[in-house]
Amino acid sequence: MTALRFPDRDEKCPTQPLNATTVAEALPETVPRPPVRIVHIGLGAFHRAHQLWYTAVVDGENEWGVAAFTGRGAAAARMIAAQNGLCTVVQRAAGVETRTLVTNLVEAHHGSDVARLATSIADPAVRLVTLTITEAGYRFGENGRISTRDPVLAGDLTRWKRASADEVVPELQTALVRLLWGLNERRRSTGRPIAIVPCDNMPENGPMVGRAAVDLAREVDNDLADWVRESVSFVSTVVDRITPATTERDIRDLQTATGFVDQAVVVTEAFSEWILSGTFPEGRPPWELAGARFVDDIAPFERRKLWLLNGAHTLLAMTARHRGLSTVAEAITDPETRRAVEDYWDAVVPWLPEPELDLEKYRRDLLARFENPHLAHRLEQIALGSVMKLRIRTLPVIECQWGMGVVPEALLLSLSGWIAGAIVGWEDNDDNVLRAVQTSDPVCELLKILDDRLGRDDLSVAIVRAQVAQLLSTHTRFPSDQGVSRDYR
Ligand code: CS2
Repeated sequence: MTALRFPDRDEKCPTQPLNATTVAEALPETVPRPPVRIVHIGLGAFHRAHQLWYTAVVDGENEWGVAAFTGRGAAAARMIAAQNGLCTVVQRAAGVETRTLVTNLVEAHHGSDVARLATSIADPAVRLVTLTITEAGYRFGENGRISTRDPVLAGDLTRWKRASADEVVPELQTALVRLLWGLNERRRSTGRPIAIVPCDNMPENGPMVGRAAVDLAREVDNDLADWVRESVSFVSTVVDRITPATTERDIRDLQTATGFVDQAVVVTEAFSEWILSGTFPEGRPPWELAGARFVDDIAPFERRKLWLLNGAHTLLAMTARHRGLSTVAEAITDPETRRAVEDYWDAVVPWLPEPELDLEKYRRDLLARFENPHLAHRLEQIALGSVMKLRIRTLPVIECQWGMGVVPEALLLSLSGWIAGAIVGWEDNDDNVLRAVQTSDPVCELLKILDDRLGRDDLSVAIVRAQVAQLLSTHTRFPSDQGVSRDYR
């Protein structure tokens, strides 16, 4: 096991930083440090609470160490490396708190260290790469594909070509091109197959990333593109565990309970789900021992998770903040917001006909999870990257309803919430949005940003206009964020 139960605080011991030395002194058993067999990109709180935790709790033989790379921050990599990769996963449910010390993260690097990433991916001992780089991190366009006209991707491809000619490692900016550079190293060394496991909230995330990798590879080297098609398996996943960004308070609470200062602690719920579809040509940890499910047809499960859980999260983030509410638990106990969530789910359910989805139970469980008073899941955190999230979580269901001639009012409310937010200045870092807000008809122009067709449909525009007016009339200034949020991605 690379997961250890954390001892309660020994009153005799002073507070100390969490690292391999302090932990080895405190624990009766030796701290396992398995060999690296997994590479991860996007070392955020969600990775630690989900994939890293799954691997830790099933790794009976101490075989599955992880070398992780941050998506952005150098500071996060330095902080976790200073703890020798050790971190605590705290599960909070009614009256019960479980603290697991996870020891299978054996290396933490800054994602910009492309040379190091490539060495790790090329290592034949490495069997798979997991990704949590956020939906926006893939840089997919509206059609779900990458475009070489995307200036950031194009910049990376130019740097790749220049660097290959000079035989140096390029300074790559995007996660996908960094991954591809690593895959190319593997192809050139042993050429062994490998599995790529995207763990972000997107439908068909395996094939989508696979297509993007091949498209990008074609731009630099046809042999690489062919090798990726033949030797790299792209696994689709549905990942689920509600994980708020870590706060200073979480760090202090753990310190009070254990005496250890863990800057990388992550507080999450007891519930977790991992559904996977695809092959692992070089093997994988027995994640099913911790409840992971392997299925042939993942699509119904993707839709259930994205449309019900994530769709409702986005609805809460888009609407309840206008009522001055700041966490999911607060929002779901507000009667009007709760009714909006129920209406939203009622509208989604007809598009999820598969009996094995057991939607009544799923909805009941979701309400209980959202109500969890032990998690301060901030709506502001969920609101990040909303345009992309609305396109993935809400617009596909609107599309289904539209196709049947139904007016999707309950779903349009999410879009209206985003539009009202843009009007009050919550989206002030996006030039397109700022321009739309300045026009004579911001509602219509903002709706077009989300979906051009809806923005040109008179009935939808009329409904959205009324909803936006209603939201703005109840709008209460969102109180400034008290918690210090820390996202290590
Ligand atoms: C949330 C998700 O921030 C968000 O967009 O909807 O992170 C959600 O908490 C997870 O998908 C739960 O598994």
